Amino acid sequence: MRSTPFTFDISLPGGVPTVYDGTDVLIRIVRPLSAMGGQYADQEAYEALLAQGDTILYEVYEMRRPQVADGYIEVADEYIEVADEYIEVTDEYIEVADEHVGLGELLHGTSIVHPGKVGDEYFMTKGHFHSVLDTAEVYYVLQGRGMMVMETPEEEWAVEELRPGRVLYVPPRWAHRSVNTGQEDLVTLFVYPGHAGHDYGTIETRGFRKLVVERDGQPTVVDNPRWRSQE
Ligand code: S6P
Ligand code: ZN
Repeated sequence: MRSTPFTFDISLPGGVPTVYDGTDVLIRIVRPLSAMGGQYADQEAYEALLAQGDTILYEVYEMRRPQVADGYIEVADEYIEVADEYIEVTDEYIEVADEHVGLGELLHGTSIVHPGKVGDEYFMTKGHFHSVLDTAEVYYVLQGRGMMVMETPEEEWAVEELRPGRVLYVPPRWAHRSVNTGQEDLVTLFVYPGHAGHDYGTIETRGFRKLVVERDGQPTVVDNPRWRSQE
């Protein structure tokens, strides 16, 4: 893995990082509608939209700093673009050689959530806790409008508005989901610890406490009727 400083640019609009010279890995993850089964409140609207095609809801470009070291990365339930094809990676982890890999490294990249709705609920990311719960994340909004929906295992919740120029600090223990409430791509730059990992299962099972839906043309935070307490 390259250990000298490097730079890259993020092209806007769009949010795609420019390819830069070097051996670091720039990975593109795409999440199609089919990867979001059970996440949207309006199941009928979800099925109807899916019947029209497996549209891409969001994309992530990530500089996987620890990946190219001899450690593990979590790739469960991700669709990775390989030679113009999307492949679903089902293994929980790629080979582990050193469990401490990533400590001190910072994963970073751009998250691009496309505009749209499933029923009255905006396109959004799956959302996750970090597997190492005590790891934080910083987001910087580059383009678009949205909301970050967050909650802790202790069932606190918070929703923060996202708009260009805004920095959001997601403290340790807070699950986070980006929601695009605007008409264009919601592009954020994110940075988080290399050993954080992702726990998607908890959210897949419980959902988030809050949903962001359109009401009278406005993004509105409402209770998730299907949210399940951990108790
Ligand atoms: C990773 C960070 C973001 C998200 C991205 C997609 O810790 O929070 O890069 O991965 O916004 O969301 P998700 O929930 O599918 O990983
Ligand atoms: Zn995260």
